[in-house]
Amino acid sequence: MKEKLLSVEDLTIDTGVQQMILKSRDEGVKTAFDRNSEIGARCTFGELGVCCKRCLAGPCRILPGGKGPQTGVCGATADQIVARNFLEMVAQGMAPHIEHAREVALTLLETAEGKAPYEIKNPEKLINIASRLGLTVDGKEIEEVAKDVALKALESFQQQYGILPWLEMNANQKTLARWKELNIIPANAHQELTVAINRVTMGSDADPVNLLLGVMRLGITDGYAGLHLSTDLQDVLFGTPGLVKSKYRLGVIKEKMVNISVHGHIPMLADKVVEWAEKLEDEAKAVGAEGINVFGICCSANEVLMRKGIPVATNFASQEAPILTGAVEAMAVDIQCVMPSLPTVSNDYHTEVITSLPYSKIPGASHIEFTPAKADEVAQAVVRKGIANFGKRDPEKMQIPPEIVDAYAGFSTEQIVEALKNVNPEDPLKPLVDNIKAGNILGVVALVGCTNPRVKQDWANVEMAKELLKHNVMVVATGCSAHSLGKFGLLSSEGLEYCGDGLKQVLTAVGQANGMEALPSVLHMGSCVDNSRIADLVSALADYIGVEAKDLPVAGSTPEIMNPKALAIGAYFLAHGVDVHVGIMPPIGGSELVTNVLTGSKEEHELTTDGLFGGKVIYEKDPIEAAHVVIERIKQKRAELFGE
Ligand code: XCC
Ligand code: SF4
Repeated sequence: MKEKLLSVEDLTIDTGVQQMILKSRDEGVKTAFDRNSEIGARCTFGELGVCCKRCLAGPCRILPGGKGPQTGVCGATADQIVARNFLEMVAQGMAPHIEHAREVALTLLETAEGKAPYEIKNPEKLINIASRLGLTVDGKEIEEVAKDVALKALESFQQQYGILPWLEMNANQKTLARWKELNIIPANAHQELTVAINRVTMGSDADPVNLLLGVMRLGITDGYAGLHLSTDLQDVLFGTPGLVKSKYRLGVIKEKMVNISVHGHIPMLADKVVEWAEKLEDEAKAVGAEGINVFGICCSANEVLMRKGIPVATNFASQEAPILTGAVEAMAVDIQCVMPSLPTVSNDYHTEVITSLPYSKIPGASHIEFTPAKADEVAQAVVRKGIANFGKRDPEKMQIPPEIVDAYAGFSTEQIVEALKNVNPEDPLKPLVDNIKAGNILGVVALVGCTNPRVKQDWANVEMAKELLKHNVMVVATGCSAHSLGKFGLLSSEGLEYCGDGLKQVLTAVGQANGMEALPSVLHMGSCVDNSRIADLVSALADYIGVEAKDLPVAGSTPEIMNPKALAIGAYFLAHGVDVHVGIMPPIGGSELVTNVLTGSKEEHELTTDGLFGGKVIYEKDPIEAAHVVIERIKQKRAELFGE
């Protein structure tokens, strides 16, 4: 087996992770990188999306290239099978976001009712949201307002007619009118999900184009009932992020401290673990540690990085690496992107993996059940388990890669506007828009999404960012993609060396107006649900110029996409007419029709998302090539907007 393994330089550009992969091989432990090699070439039918398992008459699969059967038993064609599979995959990507939102809404409700130990950290934002929702705020206690907002949010899950409240309060009127014409306005997130699953069942919706409109509808639902709702209510409960300085890479794990990792997505537990790690510091000292060090992985990391400056060890693909350092006492996980391999890997080390949700358990992990009401108890128990495990380290197995990189984060839309106010207090967006018009900033690209063991880790994300920066494209980032950039200095002014002159000038001028040497080369805007912040920024720019998002020289890019959640976010961008670059092709290649609708430009095909919405999917594996395709589209949009 060993000779088939790839060299670590081909697997990741993170040298610390390279060391940990070598260590895992020495110790006979398997990581995602080596499991990926073992899996080898992927099933062609699966990759093309032409395998249908919708009923027990199947599974049916269509042989590519016109040879062999071209329909399933029921007569379903490749176009129909691919479109149904894709809709289902996007629904699967949306469900986690709307569950996330629902749990945050319930936490706000319980907090307002005094049943959960959280505070309303940002009452101004709460009042602003309440007013925009049309709720009365005058003469009400803040808890009452919180309760009203939480109940209104929960309506997103039951209202039978009309329009999603978070969509109504945020959307651009022209965009909304277009969506109305296409009949893709969602009323309630749960209904959208059940309707989506209903329409893809055996013998239901068989019109590929109608199914793809369904994908857009899910994208809209994901963005407003999932992302926006989550971010808004999390800001209310945990505070709106502002500029923070932090650190990246495995070197954030501290040899002499009790190391506890938070991992997953929903910030309720992660935030409390950070709080209790501070409060229980003395107990750690009593067992001989210098203190307690909390660090993050994946989007839990983003939540506590953005608000509290907590350092980040790594992102999705290398989430097993911290365990391999032999210096992590506990890993508290909630849900999504948590590899079921973690307890298996930790069998050989002293790390205790702790699951926390009743619907997300892993054999071999400890389980402490989290509810918002029990948040303090659970977080204390997690921290105490970490402290208790400190003495169980095996010094022979300890190896912490020393590299550590400085990074800035916390760029919420509010923080960005604040920074711009220090340049132009009366009209903060003016300098940004002026620089876009003048071409000092060619456009804006949101670098989002994951890392994926199928792509050399961090490489595509980093190369894409550098190439864009070089051509004066402003880059904002979220998710694991932001972590990739953080690990390689792009979230600090160190990254300015990669920027073209125009962009460099702008970042330096705005930075200096804010008492910094310069802004970081890439602005970290948060977790994956915080793609709503990017949408807010884009909407603000569009409103300022008096156009729609689709008219702006902006795009999204997810070079190392892994989770279908990123497809749902992609559909959200697309519905707004924003191009989406993917570095890995979603399973649609088995249908020319579906591929054309999503990736064709309006000049090439009559019916495309480009024609209907103004944005398309760009598939390109090579990040440098991809950057250039995106730049060309940005130039096209500039030409139409500014008559260049
Ligand atoms: Fe998961 Fe959010 Fe992707 Fe990272 S970026 S692998 S979805 S943790 Ni969201
Ligand atoms: Fe086969 Fe049709 Fe059943 Fe799919 S729905 S498995 S194509 S019979």
